[in-house]
Amino acid sequence: MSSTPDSMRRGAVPVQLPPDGAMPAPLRAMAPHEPRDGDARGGDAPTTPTTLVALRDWVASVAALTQPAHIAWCDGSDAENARLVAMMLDTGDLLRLNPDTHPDCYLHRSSPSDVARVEHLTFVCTPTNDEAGPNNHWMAPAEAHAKMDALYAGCMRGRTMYVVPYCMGPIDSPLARCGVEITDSPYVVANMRIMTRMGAAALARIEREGAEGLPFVRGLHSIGELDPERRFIMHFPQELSIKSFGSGYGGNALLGKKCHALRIASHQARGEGWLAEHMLIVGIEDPQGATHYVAAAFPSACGKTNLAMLIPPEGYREKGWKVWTVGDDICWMRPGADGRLYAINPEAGYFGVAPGTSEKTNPNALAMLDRDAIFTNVAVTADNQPWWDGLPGTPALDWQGRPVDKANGPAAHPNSRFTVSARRCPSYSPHAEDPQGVPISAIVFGGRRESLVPLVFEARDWRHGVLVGAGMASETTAAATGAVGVVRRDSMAMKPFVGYNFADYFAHWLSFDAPGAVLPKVFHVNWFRKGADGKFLWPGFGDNLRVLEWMLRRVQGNAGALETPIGNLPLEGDLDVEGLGMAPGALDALLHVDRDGWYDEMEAVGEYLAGFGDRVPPALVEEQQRISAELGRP
Ligand code: GTP
Ligand code: SPV
Ligand code: MN
Repeated sequence: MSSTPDSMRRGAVPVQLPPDGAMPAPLRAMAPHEPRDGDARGGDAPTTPTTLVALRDWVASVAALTQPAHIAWCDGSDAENARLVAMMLDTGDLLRLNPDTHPDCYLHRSSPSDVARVEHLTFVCTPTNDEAGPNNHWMAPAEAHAKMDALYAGCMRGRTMYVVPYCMGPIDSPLARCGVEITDSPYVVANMRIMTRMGAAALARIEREGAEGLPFVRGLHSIGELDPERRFIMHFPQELSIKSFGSGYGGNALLGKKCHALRIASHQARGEGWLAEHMLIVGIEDPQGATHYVAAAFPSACGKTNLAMLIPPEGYREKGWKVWTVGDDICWMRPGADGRLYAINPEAGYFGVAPGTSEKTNPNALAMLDRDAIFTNVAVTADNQPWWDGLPGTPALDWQGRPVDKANGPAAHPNSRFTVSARRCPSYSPHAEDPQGVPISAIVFGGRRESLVPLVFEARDWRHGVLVGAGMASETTAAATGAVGVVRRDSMAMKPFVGYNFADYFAHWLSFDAPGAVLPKVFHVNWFRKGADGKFLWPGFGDNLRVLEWMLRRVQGNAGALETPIGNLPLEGDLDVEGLGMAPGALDALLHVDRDGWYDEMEAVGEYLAGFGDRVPPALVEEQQRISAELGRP
């Protein structure tokens, strides 16, 4: 740790505000790239880095409230990033990893009580509780603003306040949307730079759109004291604003991700006829050279990054199958002129789960992680390389920097993550940045279910597909604080992320079945079914392409299926399992539909839907009742 005062650190900008927080008028703020006073341009520097009055006024009002020592407008340049990294190395916010094996890679150790999303402290602050729905924690907007503003008062004293303009989606895409995050965490700035299109180009778009009266999403973030007792993540969908305090971790702090691209965007999408979803987007190229795009919603830590980057099994590779990554976590899609759904990935990087990422499971991810990456809460080896379960070598220090001791639990935190630019991904799709997006042929829902749920089934039609998504359930993971391994309903993998009432969200999904629509087929998968021995029955990872291939043959109308009350399953011989050496009976077990168990499941789905009261679309209840009746106990 350095004792350098904040004002002297590289990365801080030379804008001294009065310590009492009174704002000089007009606000004098400089971008970190602007020449300092005394430079060649001397006093010619512009007095404000933006022409957009709404942005300038908001930044000024936040500064008046939080009273930072400096304001830094981020331009996203390499030079700015280098200054921030140097400063964080000084302060100990970042630790340099082995420069020979991992050039320009850094480790951040978060506060041990700040290691995951905090769903119980995340609120959707709509005018009425009903708009947020039973699926969200709700607080009245006025109360939430008062609570947050009290926490923010003076919270940035002695710190630099960074103004981070960003664009979610390709900068020239009509489907992309912009926001500005104000944060006092340079680690957040460095992550936002990888995860979004951050800086000058985004600011230019915000100013251009602002001149046309279009709003940008306003996100205010302070790490506060990182005190879990003083931590809240508040969303104001009607105001297109976010207020986050007390956490520096992942989705709590990188406001472009879950807060903007899902909670706020889902609200916008509902009003504007599109979908903002917790889905990966992957392109599957067949041996004939045709590429079909699949969007898949799995809950946190249930396999999105892995599926998005999968490497085909050897036999498939030899035949010419290829897989192209468009996105690994979030998908925005809207109907195109031809009636199909077109999708973009609003993100520019991956904030991926580290443990389990290995040469065997996800070589594409691993190939990105040997340079220009930020690691959070992983362990390190004696020669200072990042380490987690699945990597060779031995950890020396755990995620808290302590000598590894089994008594302290796993060396890398189960929710430890890497942040890396999407452009480093070997399978990055040449169409990932197409402004109009890619057409979606299939939507896949999935969860982590050790029993009951078969490897794959296909919904009969869109309405059934919406029920399949709404009824999804999964075992909880380390991606959020709380118990792990408990089965909970997680509709469309959006339980923690939808910015409004699930009942209205289901109705919005149903509304896409409109005249002229050419909708994707809907499927459900479960890579996690276990046998009597407690082991996974399905090899997963690259072999998941075998299941995707069946889906795409179904889409093209050239694969058979067994019709059952829960949907259509592959018939014997439809799934290519050649070379897997599966134990006798394993495939039968994977594809088995336990009618009694499913009757109970569908009744539970019915109870779940009833929990949303009159608001739930009758079509969905009818669909559930139809399936329950078909399954009816003998
Ligand atoms: P978030 O970033 O939290 O949204 O997670 P994610 O859905 O992207 O999950 P990810 O792909 O990072 O996988 C999380 C965990 O699931 C890792 O430990 C993986 O090794 C494991 N996993 C992923 N795919 C499979 C699979 O096909 N089979 C099995 N058994 N495990 C898998
Ligand atoms: C998830 O939890 O689904 C994530 C990680 O993708 S976080 O960004 O922390 O939300
Ligand atoms: Mn996620």
